[in-house]
This record gives sequence, structure tokens and C-alpha cells, in this order.
Amino acid sequence: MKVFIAGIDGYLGWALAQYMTHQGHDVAGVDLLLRRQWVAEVNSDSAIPIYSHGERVHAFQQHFNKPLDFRVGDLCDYDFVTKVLDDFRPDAIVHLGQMPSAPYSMIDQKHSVWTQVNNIVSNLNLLWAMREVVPDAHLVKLGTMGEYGQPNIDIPEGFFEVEFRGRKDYLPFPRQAGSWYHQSKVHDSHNTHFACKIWGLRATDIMQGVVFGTQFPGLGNDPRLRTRLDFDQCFGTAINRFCVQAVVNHPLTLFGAGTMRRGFLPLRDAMRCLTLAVENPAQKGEYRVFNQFAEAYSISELAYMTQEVGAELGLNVAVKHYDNPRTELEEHYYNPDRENLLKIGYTPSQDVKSEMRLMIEDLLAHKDHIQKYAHVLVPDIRWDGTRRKSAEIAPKT
Ligand code: NAD
Ligand code: USQ
Repeated sequence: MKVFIAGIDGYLGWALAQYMTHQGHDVAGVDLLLRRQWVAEVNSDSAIPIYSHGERVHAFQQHFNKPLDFRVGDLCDYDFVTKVLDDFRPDAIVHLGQMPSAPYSMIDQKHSVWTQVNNIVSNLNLLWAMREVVPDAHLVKLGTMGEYGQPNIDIPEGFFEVEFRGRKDYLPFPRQAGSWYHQSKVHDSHNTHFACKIWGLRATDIMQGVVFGTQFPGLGNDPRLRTRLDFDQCFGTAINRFCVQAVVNHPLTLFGAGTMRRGFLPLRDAMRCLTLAVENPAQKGEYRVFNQFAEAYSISELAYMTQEVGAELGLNVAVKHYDNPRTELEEHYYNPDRENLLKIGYTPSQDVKSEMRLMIEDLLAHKDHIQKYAHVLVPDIRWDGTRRKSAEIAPKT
């Protein structure tokens, strides 16, 4: 199939371009290389060195023996979006090209507004461009499990049956997102659902959990093909940060009690799930929702797993609690479904520790590089709009 990847230079996008090519698909994509700028703005760098746009394209061609149409441009520029879709005429569009960080969106007014404009406009542009240029293509849109928030009931996949005052309906499950970033994804879900209804587009909205890891099938040995791995307070996600912290002998930073629960999945599973979604498209006019994660864990369970894996590799890893810079429930119920992907062939990876081990082994080679940025490991962006570095606190007994 012809698969267009919006956000092809990112953590998931650069991996997906290779994974899908390895699976026999024909890939093209666009990116404005913004992730590189955001990470520099928060005074950090990818733990695994990444190469320039030109070097990536060249390495891809050498490794897969076919050229890659990877254009640098803005998804918020409608003429650019319609032109690339018209040139490539994809069967599927995987939309990863948005600003993905909750803390970055919470920095101040400017960052929250920018996040919502960038994310909502890029998605709306893709919806309009699909209608105009490729109305039969299938949109696989990256949303987030965080759209649902932390409700005190089970979380279905997008919709649920409601009975109210004696009448029943099948309605979108309430969204109660926990950051301006997560809110942007809620708005996208509504817009995408509406576009399917009025224009007969087909879309799969992926409520993805937190992704971790460095490895995926199809990745060759060429360092130019490695995907990025961030560890700063904005662009590093929990397990990735913990593995980096283990490598540089920094205490693992559990926020608050560390009892918050989330769905997690290794990078290799994210690649498999997105490919399954592409290969099993929604019907014309259908808007469907997939919850995408392997297993749910508490953050402290993951920190202690990282500690165990670190010990097996000879690392002395401490786990410490820091006052939580976020406004979030720490003790909460969490029981989301994830049946839709299982029905089309997804077998979730269960072995988080093996994945952590592979990641730590990959990261050890870059220990000196990471060490230079150790100052970014303790957060100071707070949900109340102020900046103050989190202090170490005693664990709850
Ligand atoms: P990423 O920041 O590495 O990738 C996003 C890419 O999109 C970046 O390379 C960025 O430069 C590009 N981009 C952003 N705005 C653009 C614009 N206007 N025009 C062109 N390019 C633009 O993020 P990621 O971790 O690869 O995540 C990809 C998607 O998956 C995001 O939508 C994110 O919200 C979602 N997601 C990620 C995770 C995770 O744990 N990584 C979990 C759930 C959902
Ligand atoms: N946390 C810690 N210590 C850390 C980092 C995080 O305790 O050093 C805690 C946070 O307080 C939070 C949880 O771990 O409770 C997850 O935080 P995270 O930074 O790993 O993930 P999050 O901010 O939720 O965002 C990430 C991606 C985002 C995606 C989301 C999926 O950055 O793009 O949408 O995961 S989900 O969490 O399911 O919404």
C-alpha cells in the first residue's frame, strides 16, 4: 500500500517509515523538523544521536534500495499539504505530525496556544485535503489514551452505550484530558469524527498509550537510521526517562506517590499496531477508535522494574520521589479496553524488562553524551503555570 507519514522525522515517524518499508509498503512523508527545535529549546538533545534530513534520506535509500520522498514543510500550510497528497496519492495517511508533549504545552500562554493551533490546524488541513484530493484514503490519526483522563469507570474504545431517562444511545465516551496538549487531541477527535460523518471519509483514531524503547524489526545497523530517544522533562516519557536515568546514575524521578497508572507499549508494538490499522482500513464514512497499548502499569512498578534490569546490567539504580509538578490523580481506577487491535491480529508484548534491557544497552554507548544534559532530568514546568524545580520528598508509607 502507499502510506503517507505526516511527522516522518519524529520518534515514531522515522521508525514507522522503516518498519512499513520493511513490511513491503511504499512510504512517503513530510515533517517541518520541529521536534529537533523543541528539544533544543528545553536545553536537551536526543540520547541517541540523530542525523540531518539529507543524511537520513540518503541512508534510507542505501539500506532499502529505494528512494524516500521525505519533504520538509508545514502541515499548517494547506497548499503544501494538498500538493504533497496530490503528488503521492496515498491509500493511507498516518498522522503523527503534531506537538506531543503535555509539559511543553503547559509552559505558558504562548506554548499552550501554539500547541493547540499547530495540532488542530494540521489535522483540519489533512481532513480538508483528503476530501479535496484523496477522499478514499484512510486516515490513521494519532490521538492519546490521555484523552479519556482518569474516570472512575472502565474505559471503552471511543464509544459506549448510555441509558438516560429511559432512553438509550451509543455515544462518544467522555473526554477529560489532563493538559493543553491532551485537550488538543480531544478537539481533533471531534473534528475527525465530524469529517467522517459529513464527507464520508474513513478514519481510525488511535488512543495510544505511552511508547518506550529503541528497537523495532527492520532497523539496520546504520547509525543514520536510528530514531531519536529523548529524556528531558518535556519530550522524554516515563520509561525512556527511567532507562536514561539508570544509565547516568541519576535517581529515577517518581512524581508524587508514583501510583498513577497508564497503558504502555514498546516502540515495536506501536509499529505493529499502526501497520495493522493501515492494512485493515475503516469503511467509507466510518470513524472508529482503537485503544493502543500492551499493558497498564503504575509508574512506580515501572521504576522498580528499571531498577531490577539496571542491577542485572551492573548499574546501581536509586528510585526517589519528587513533588509532582502536574495536577493529576495519583490514586485512581484505571481499566481501559484494547480489544479492537487484538481482533485484527495484535499480540501485545508482555516482557517489559527485556525491552528495558535492550534500551539500556543501546543507551550505555551514549552515556557521555547524555551526561552533558543531566540538568534536564528534574522537572520545573508546573501545571499551575509557574516554574519551580521539583524537590525530593519522602515516599508515602
Ligand atoms: P515527535 O515529536 O517525535 O513526532 C512528531 C513529528 O511531527 C515531529 O518530527 C515534528 O517535527 C512534526 N511536526 C509537528 N508539527 C508539524 C507541522 N505543523 N508540520 C510538519 N511537521 C510537524 O512525537 P512522537 O513521539 O513520534 O509522537 C507522534 C504522535 O503520536 C504524536 O501525535 C503524539 O501525540 C502521538 N503519541 C505519542 C506517544 C508517545 O509515547 N511517543 C504516545 C501517544 C500518542
Ligand atoms: N512521570 C513520573 N516521572 C517522570 C515522568 C513522568 O512519575 O519522570 C509520570 C507522570 O506524572 C504521569 C506519567 O508518569 O503520571 C506519564 O507521564 P509521561 O511523561 O510518560 O507521559 P504523558 O505526559 O502522559 O505523555 C506521553 C506522551 C504523549 C502521549 C501520552 C500517552 O508524551 O505524546 O499522548 O504519553 S498517555 O499517557 O496515555 O496519555
